[in-house]
Amino acid sequence: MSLDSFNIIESTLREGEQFVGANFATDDKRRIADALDEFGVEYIELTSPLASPQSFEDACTIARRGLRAKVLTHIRCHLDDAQKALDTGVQGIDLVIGTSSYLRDFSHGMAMGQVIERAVEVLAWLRAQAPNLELRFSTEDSFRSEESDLFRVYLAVDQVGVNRFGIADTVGVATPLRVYQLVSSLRRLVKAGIEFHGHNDSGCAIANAYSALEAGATHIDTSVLGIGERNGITPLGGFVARMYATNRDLVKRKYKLKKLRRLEEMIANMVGIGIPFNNYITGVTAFTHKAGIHAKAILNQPETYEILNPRDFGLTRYISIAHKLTGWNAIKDRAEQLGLPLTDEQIRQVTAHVKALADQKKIDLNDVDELLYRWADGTEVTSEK
Ligand code: HCA
Ligand code: CU
Repeated sequence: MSLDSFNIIESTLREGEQFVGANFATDDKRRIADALDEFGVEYIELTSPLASPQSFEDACTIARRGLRAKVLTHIRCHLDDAQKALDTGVQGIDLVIGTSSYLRDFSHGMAMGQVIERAVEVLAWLRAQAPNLELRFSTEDSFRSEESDLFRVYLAVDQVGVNRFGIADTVGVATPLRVYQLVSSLRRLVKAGIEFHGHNDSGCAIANAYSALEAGATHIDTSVLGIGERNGITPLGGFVARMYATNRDLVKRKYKLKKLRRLEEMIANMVGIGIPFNNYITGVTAFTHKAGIHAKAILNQPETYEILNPRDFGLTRYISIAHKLTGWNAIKDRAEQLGLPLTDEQIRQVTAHVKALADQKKIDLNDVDELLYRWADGTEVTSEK
């Protein structure tokens, strides 16, 4: 079952380098690779060694770093690229070639027959050079390619013996159902692993990755905070949240979840962005509860409104009480935090005052606390006499 045995191919150092704000120096790359390795991802994918001389050097450095994660690089289907990738000493190579008519007409200019010939030629050469190398073959823009073309090339490549096939939603057009259908069809045809790489242009990247696993995919590409071309790909944190919601024990065993926030902060700083308020797990509001009805249930049993336990991620929940939707259970909890011995009747009075005040202006916790203290020391009761 793929949902119980999936692998993350972490591509912050490849797809993530294609994010407009990214310009990782060698030392940044070392820090990112180490942090990803500590987090526990199974694979780390690196930019093509042909991108620049330093990219080649950095790939060699990270490949030799003795990480627990397998180190991969990513290349086009060219013999020159393949040779250079081998020279880096990585444990696996991800090859990609465009199969949609857009890419055939406006990018590499090859017809489908040539695409197949080229893929087989390069993969067979690599296989002969390095029989133990992990080889992956992927079709760029899979969801705007003809399905018959995809299967022709996959079957031809399968003869060479690749470890994994890649399905790439390059433009973020796919939906969970389409991903499910395509991955299922490929699952029936080949024994090798299946990797899904999904862009997030229309907001489906996490759902699509999940759907791929449900259909039998074995590997999912992510990047920290989802950084990549345009608005990026499946974010590591969001994918982890999704998988945790399905199989908490497995995800807690596989990954050091408490390291997620630091990892995201490091990447956010390096590429000059903030962490969105509504980010999965680490956004400032991810564990904030507001409505009185929610607050009451959360205080009794957090799982009533939480599928993720913030403590597993080294975080805490926050119950917002200074507003007109507040409830007396939350106000009572605050009084207890402050050590104020108020009766339930008094708490109800304070709650009514909080609501009345919030109808007039935006209030904060200090306003609530002030009311609670007034009731506790009797000033309010006196003034009412
Ligand atoms: C890109 C290519 C790619 C490759 C994915 C893969 C894509 O945009 O540079 O190798 O499977 O999205 O198609 O990232
Ligand atoms: Cu991509």
